[in-house]
Amino acid sequence: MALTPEQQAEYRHAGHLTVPEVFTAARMDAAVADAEAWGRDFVAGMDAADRDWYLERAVGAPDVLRKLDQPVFHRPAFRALAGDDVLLAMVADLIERPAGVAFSQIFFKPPHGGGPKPVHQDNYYFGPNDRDGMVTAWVALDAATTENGCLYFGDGSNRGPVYDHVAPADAPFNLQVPADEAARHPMTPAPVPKGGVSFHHGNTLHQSSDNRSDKWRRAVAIHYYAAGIDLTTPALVYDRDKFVTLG
Ligand SMILES: O=C(O)CCC(=O)C(=O)O
Repeated sequence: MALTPEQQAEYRHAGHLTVPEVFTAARMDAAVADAEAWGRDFVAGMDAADRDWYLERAVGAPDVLRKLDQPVFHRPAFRALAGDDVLLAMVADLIERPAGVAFSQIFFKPPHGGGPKPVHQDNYYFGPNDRDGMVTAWVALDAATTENGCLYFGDGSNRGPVYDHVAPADAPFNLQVPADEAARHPMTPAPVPKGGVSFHHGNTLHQSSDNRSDKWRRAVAIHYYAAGIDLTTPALVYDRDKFVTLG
């Protein structure tokens, strides 16, 4: 057991759990360096659709990345993070028999302009056939604070339903719970020190605000699935060939 019974109970009750000091700062710096190198290549090869999807709009500088998809599939350094024994032992305490990573994303959230991520539920995006079958491990590559845009969670919403989501016409990737429903759920900030991990259940409502600080808030979200889980009602297209099996 990697998580204490109290930590596991907190996850099941609140729908999220923060664990500090899972990775060293040096490991996070190496991951950031790898993400930056990958990002430079990616930006150089972007087409118009990629520019809409992947670039941050609110930042003054051109070609600042908002996110990169599938680092665990594409980058050995991120595959090693996702397969880290300590992290996997924690994941195994939260979902039965973790089998793989269905999707992963690096969120860059640059200083002075990294935009907000509206309230949403990962189970709406992925549509798994078991509500308890997926957990997101959000690894803080930088310290995440209320100033630079840490995650906020709707405590206990993991025990509620998956709500229909809507998307603004100019941002189809930004599926979100309609504002009137979102307003019914108070959101608790979850700061995470660099190298810590914030876990959340697939039904847990969560969001992040914009980065108003002069510090980066980079993180990698690793979306694990348990054995026997299939994405039966996904809201976006998730390429099965890019699922990464564990072990
Ligand atoms: O990092 C963010 O701002 C959003 C992360 C997120 O929505 C997730 O990890 O599911």
